[in-house]
Amino acid sequence: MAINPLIITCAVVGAELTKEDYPYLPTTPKEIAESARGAVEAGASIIHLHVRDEQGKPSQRIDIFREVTEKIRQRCDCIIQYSTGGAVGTPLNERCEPLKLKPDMATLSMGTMNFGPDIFENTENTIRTIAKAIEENGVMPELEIFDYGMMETVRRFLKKGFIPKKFHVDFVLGVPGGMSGEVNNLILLKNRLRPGQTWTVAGLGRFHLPLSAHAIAMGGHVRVGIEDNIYYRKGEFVKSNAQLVERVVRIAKELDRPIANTKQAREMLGL
Ligand code: KMH
Ligand code: ZN
Repeated sequence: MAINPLIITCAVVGAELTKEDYPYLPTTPKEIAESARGAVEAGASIIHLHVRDEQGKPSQRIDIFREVTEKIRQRCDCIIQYSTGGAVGTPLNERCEPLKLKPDMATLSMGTMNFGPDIFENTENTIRTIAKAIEENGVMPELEIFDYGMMETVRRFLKKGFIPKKFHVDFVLGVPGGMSGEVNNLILLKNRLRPGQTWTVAGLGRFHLPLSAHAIAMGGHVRVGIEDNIYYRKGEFVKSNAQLVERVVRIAKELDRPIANTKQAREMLGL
């Protein structure tokens, strides 16, 4: 098998958690940047970024994205991927705002879904508007796939030219309202990809560990991070983003997958 180094993404904070849910949540620009540094030093090459405002609330404000990006860049070399998903209910224009800073990558969620008790709205107009803003700013999209039907949307939108031809794919499995994280689901989704398409899996909560291990064995890539999972194991909080990255690095080593550094990750993703 050709060497296929493992690209580890770390989703360091997310938009849905609060300090009440998880007391160690990084929220200030400095805390987020420090947590990203720890994750990169542990082996992550992509930082999936949400930011928080002065009250710790999720925000798509461009000034905060700028500040956090600068602080991360001062501390480490990594690919920075902005969220255009924001939090559930973030208005479309706000979701697109940070793209003006031309990050390396940005997410593009491929359909509307229930998100726990809320609705994560991604209508055809939403997807096309974000896709256009991504393309206009020369950013590499990562298509976020939460459910099987979203793969069909990818096919349809590709044919119609509604989304860029070049992208990375992230299967986000285990959101209540989306596809769950059984390994069979990952295989089903992976088999729907174009040959040679790069992909990552983000397993939420209890799916974090088994999906990471399977993706490593299947030649895919892995996303970990506090956005997706606040427990290291049942009943035990994760101490840091770095702790989750370190575990994936150990598993990958045992499975003979080398870890991609940032330069290799850029090459593999065509950045
Ligand atoms: N906060 C979720 C509703 C993304 O980053 O683009 C959406 C999300 C996806 O986190
Ligand atoms: Zn996110």
